Amino acid sequence: MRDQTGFVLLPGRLSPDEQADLLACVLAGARDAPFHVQTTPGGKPMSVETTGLGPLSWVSDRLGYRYEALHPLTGRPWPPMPPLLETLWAQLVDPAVPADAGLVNLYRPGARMGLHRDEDEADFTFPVLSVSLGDTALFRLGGLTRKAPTRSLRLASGDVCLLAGESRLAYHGVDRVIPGSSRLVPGGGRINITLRRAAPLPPLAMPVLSR
Ligand code: MD3
Ligand code: FE
Repeated sequence: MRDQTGFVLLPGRLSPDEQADLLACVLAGARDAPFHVQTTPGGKPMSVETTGLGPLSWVSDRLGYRYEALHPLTGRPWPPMPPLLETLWAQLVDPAVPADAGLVNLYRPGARMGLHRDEDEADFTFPVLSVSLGDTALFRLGGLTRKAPTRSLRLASGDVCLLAGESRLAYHGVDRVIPGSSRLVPGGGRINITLRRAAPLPPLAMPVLSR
């Protein structure tokens, strides 16, 4: 179901088997590219732990927010994008232009994410695709300004949401995660993976007429 703002929620889009397969890929990636706590440019530690998948991932430190090709602690490239996520992006977003960034957020008990906008990508015409695994989140979706009214939604394991159109630049956050609401993630908690197109598209080649 897509609303008037371009927000699409696909409850249970991933089967239990697909959720388990994807979780295994994420945890395998995290053995090489460990989850770590990032700090905001203001120096505050975030309550979520993050890692990445694919060519680029989002990093935050005293210098600011940006996309990087290397894990900030190991200096190695991010692990490959799991095939299941490549397929999901091709089916729901664009079969011709792959996602180049996979940001993985781990919510252990008590972690949350304050209201913010995703605006560090080069091209906002590409949607953001989000996949939830593990415990259910109470997710908050607002509008284009911080003051716009917000609604609260639940994101459960296997749910996929697509932030297209106007909703792409909407304020959003995670108020809390309900402990013990799923048994998927070892040790408990929630994992969210967002797929994005972070880098600009290369310019289209134009045939030269005068040759
Ligand atoms: C609405 N992650 O990583 S995913 C983030 O559950 C982030 O970890 C949250 O916000 C999480 O930046 C929410 C759903 C989501 C992702 C991107 C959006 C909702 C969005 C972009 C625009 C509007
Ligand atoms: Fe976000």
